Amino acid sequence: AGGTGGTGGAEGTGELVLYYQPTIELRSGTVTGFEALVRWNHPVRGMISPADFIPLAESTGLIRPLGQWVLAEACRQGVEWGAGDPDRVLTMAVNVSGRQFDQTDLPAIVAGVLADTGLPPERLCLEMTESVLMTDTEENLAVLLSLKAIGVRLAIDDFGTGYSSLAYLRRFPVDTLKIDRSFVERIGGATPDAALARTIVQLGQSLGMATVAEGIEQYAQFLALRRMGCDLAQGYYFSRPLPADEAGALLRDPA
Ligand code: G
Ligand code: G
Ligand code: MN
Ligand code: NA
Repeated sequence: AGGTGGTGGAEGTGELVLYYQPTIELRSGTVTGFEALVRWNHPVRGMISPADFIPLAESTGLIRPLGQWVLAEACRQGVEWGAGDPDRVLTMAVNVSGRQFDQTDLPAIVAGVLADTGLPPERLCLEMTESVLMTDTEENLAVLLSLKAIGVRLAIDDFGTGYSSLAYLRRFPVDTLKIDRSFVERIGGATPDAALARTIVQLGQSLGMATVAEGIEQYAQFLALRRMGCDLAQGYYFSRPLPADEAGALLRDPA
C-alpha cells in the first residue's frame, strides 16, 4: 500500500486490503464491473470486517485518509484490469462515507486520483447512502454537482432503507439505484414479495437511472430481477467479494 501520502494508519503498514465483488449485467450474464470492499487484515486478530471499523474511522475522522487510500487503490486496480481501455466496459464502484462528502475538497481529491491512475471518470462509480442526500446543504449539493461535472457516476447504496424522499432523487444528480438486499431477499424468501423491488426498478426506469440488485443468492431471484428489467446485480449467487487475484481471474476466465 501507499503512494497517496502515508497517514501512519493501517494502510501505511499494508494491513488494509481491498476485496472485489463482481457486478453482473443481468441481460448477458457478463461481469461489467466490481465493487471495492475494504478489509483490515490485523496481524493478531485476522481479517476484520468494515462493519466493525468503518464506524470508528468515521467518528475519529480517519475515514478521510482511509477513504482516499481505498479510492486510489480501487482505481489503480481498475486500470490494471483494463478499465482504462476504451473498448473495455468495466466500472469500479467505491463506497464513500457521508463524512467524506462533507469535505468540500472531495471533488479535487477524486480528480487527482483519476489523473494519477489514468482511470476514465465514467468508469468510476461513487456509492453513497441516502443519508448523504438528506444532508441537504448547499455545500453537499455543490460537492455532488462538482463530482458530476468531473464525469464520475453516483449511486445510492442500500436504496429503499433510508428516508430520502423522491424529491431528493430529482434534486441530486444520481445515476444508479442499488436495491437493498432486504427487498431481493423477499423475492425468494418464506413470504415472497416482489412488489418493492419491482417498484424500485420502475422508479429507476422512469428517472433514467440504472438499477442494481444487491444480495442475489438464488437462481429464482436472478430470474425474477432480470424479468423485471433490472440492469445489474451482485450477490453470493454470482460471487462473494474476492481478493484481487481471484477477482481478476474471474475476468479472464468467466465462470
Ligand atoms: O464487505 P462487507 O459486507 O463486510 O461491508 C460491510 C459494510 O462496510 C457495507 O455497508 C459496506 O458498504 C461498507 N464498506 C465496505 N468497504 C467500504 C469502504 O471502503 N468505505 C466505506 N465508507 N464503507 C465501506
Ligand atoms: O452496504 P453495501 O451494499 O456496500 O454492503 C455490501 C456488503 O454486502 C458486503 O459486505 C458484502 O459482503 C455483502 N454481500 C454481498 N452480496 C451478498 C449476498 O448475496 N448476501 C449477503 N447476505 N450479503 C452480501
Ligand atoms: Mn456498496
Ligand atoms: Na448496499
